[in-house]
Amino acid sequence: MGLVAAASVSQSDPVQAAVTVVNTTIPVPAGTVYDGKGQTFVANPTTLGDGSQAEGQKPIFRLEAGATLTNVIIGAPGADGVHCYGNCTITNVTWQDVGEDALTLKSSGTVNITGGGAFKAYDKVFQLNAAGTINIKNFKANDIGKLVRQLGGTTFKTVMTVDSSDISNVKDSILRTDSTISTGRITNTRYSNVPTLFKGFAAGNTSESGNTKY
Ligand code: ADA
Ligand code: CA
Ligand code: CA
Repeated sequence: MGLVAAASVSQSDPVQAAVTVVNTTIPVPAGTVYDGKGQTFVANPTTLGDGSQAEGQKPIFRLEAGATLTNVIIGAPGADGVHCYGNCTITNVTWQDVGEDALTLKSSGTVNITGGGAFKAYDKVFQLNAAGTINIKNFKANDIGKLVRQLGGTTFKTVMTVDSSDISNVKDSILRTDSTISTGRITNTRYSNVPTLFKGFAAGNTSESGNTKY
């Protein structure tokens, strides 16, 4: 009976998942790792933002150069998500219901996003407000406007790559820029209900291979 009793206990009395309400932005100092250990974080809508399309909301996490965010679930409201000031590493971070946007590159650097996903983004998921590179790998996105958007009207260079991901139910495009020198690349990715993979890139600045439409 020991095994039966154990199974019964685990079904009737599940471990409660932790939900942390964030009142003030959590700083992740340069070069350090913040491991959320699978916890769910939500914004206090009064102090950070309600996750609507209103600009000027505050992030839940602010990463300084060389910081890492890992094993985090961002629930609703997501406010302005994650801000990166320079290089940042994002692993196994899931935005369950993207707020104004999910992550913003605020000053130049490389953002490496591996694993995790983003869901229910009315408009943008990843916003590039500075020159740099965003590499997205093993990521899942569903019900979004755009996966990556370089700040409208800017002419600096960004490099956007998506590999081995699954992107579905997109309103606009996967990658979008207004800059003639930015580049986009999508490889080994499954996609469904996507009007166009790339928007706004100059001829010759996009490439794709190994993708599957479903
Ligand atoms: C829009 C807006 C910018 C900036 C950006 C963001 O592109 O026009 O001023 O707020 O969103 O970072 O969310
Ligand atoms: Ca915005
Ligand atoms: Ca924003």
